Amino acid sequence: MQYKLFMGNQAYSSWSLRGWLLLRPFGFGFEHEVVRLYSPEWERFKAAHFPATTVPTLQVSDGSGRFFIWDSLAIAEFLHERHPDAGIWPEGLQARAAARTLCAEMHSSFFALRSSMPMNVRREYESIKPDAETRADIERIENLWAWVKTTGNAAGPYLFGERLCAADAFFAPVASRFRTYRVALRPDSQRYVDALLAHPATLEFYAAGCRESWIIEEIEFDQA
Ligand SMILES: N[C@@H](CCC(=O)N[C@@H](CS)C(=O)NCC(=O)O)C(=O)O
Repeated sequence: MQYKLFMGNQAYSSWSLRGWLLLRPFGFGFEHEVVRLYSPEWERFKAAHFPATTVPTLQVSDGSGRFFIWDSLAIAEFLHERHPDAGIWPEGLQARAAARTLCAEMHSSFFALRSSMPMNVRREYESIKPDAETRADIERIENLWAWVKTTGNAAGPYLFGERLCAADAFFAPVASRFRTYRVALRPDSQRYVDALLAHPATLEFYAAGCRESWIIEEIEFDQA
């Protein structure tokens, strides 16, 4: 089977960073293509890859045809099913349940943080401070990260030990936001953010995002 990952602008697309980190660190061979969000090219992508309407979308092909997985949680589960020893989910039933729940909460929550502090790998802002709802999201995320470390899972820079897993992939865009908006964090949270942003696959994504010249003005707060 061959994989092709479709992503949005790497400067801005938080979900695409999740998709990238579900593949790149695990050594799966895959092609990738960046589709410029909300451009004519984006409309052509959706028309040609129905029913996908969002990125990341993973195209899976073999001799007999191709299909699409257009949701990051579904991509994680598909990759785990096909590559059960790759480490997409951590070792141990309880750790896997925790990791899956963390991903699900990330997938369905934190709307204040997501809307008021959009990902932008090219920028760092001094002046944008979290409002009360965003602060509550940040507090919850830090509490979750601290809780994982009390559950007896393996020690290491990532949530479940020495190796990055899907739960870390899901929180990497949060780490990126925390850096962009210079969010003051507890020391352990800051160490985790630094580890996520120093992962070679994250650095590769950032470098590609920094090379892009496409601008979405609504996300460039002081340039809009
Ligand atoms: N549930 C999806 C969400 C993906 C998503 O919303 N991606 C954004 C890019 S960051 C997107 O494709 N937006 C385009 C649109 O909503 O038209 C996932 O888990 O992957």
